Amino acid sequence: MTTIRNNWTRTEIETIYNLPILDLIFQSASVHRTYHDAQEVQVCTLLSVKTGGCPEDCSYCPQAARYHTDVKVQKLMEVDEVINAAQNAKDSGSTRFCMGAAWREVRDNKDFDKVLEMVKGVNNMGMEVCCTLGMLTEEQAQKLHNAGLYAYNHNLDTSEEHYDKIITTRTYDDRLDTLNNVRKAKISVCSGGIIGMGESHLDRIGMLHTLSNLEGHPESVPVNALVPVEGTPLENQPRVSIWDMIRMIATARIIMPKTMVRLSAGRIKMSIEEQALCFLAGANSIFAGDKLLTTPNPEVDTDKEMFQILNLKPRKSFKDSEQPSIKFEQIPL
Ligand code: SAM
Ligand code: DTB
Ligand code: SF4
Repeated sequence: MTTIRNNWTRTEIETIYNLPILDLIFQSASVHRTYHDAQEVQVCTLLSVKTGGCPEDCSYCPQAARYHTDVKVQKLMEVDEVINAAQNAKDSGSTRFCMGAAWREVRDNKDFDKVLEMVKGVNNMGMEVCCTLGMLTEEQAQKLHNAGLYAYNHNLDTSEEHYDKIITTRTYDDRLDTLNNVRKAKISVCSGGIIGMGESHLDRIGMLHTLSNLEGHPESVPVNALVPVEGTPLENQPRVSIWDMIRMIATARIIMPKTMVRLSAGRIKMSIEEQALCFLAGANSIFAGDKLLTTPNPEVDTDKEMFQILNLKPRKSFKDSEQPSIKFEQIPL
């Protein structure tokens, strides 16, 4: 078994990323099968609990207030609406429920209290509950943990060098600070990025280098292909090549063997054959449901068919957790 390392050099990662594609897939598939059940793919569901009107300027994002997109601003949803959506997700086979809010950062106000209630409710249902709410302080992370939050998603998105070409309203260090606060609160870390934003291969390698050199690897790394949205500065970006998606997934799998690598945004444009190569290369999770946060995703029936054809089985919740689902018994709503 290869050891888990967090001292990868950029050159080593570059060498892996640039292997001939079939050698790369063979290597990453081998690592994947050493550490994971290769038939198992976790099905997760996303819900945008507060949509649009965000003050940040992330060039890819349809929810930034400054770009004119079709996204309608929606205030924070009610707790019972969210619980209903989580129940539907659970009933259709999801074991992780991720709530997203178009916030720059969490504020200590009534809305945050409501999110804490949502977290308690979803956790009580026995699902892994994840949030992505923007920047967090250590205290806010602790409150989320106490409410039963299992994971926090906060993407690095790209390399440190490319960052200010995509976002100017916050820094890479802001992002790393939040990830640190999440770690300190003992919440599992979900952090990855987007390809297809005009970055170079070295930028992608740089992002993987930062992620794989964090003190503990993120338990979860989403790999998104940009979904170009009309009205955003990146609306005319060409579709990213499937081979680049596979290279990202395979390299992430080799350098972070235990991590859940999530085939995230962009599946709507991928065939079952293309997705099969992503799973072979080490992706072991998808987002299901006909919408991601605001953009389209494959139909549930199409994914069911894919699972059948590829002989995949949905992964149970809390599989790798040291404290499997015990906490949710204890938190009264
Ligand atoms: N506001 C919070 C934040 O930025 O952390 C949480 C929500 S934000 C929409 C979550 C992630 O979605 C972003 O970090 C980005 O990686 C991804 N994302 C947003 N728009 C996307 C797009 N058009 N294509 C692919 N991924 C996208
Ligand atoms: C992640 O990396 N991808 C998901 C999840 N984390 C929150 C979000 C993708 C959003 C795609 C654009 C949209 O639907 O608004
Ligand atoms: Fe706001 Fe998050 Fe979209 Fe950036 S990615 S504009 S922070 S919702």
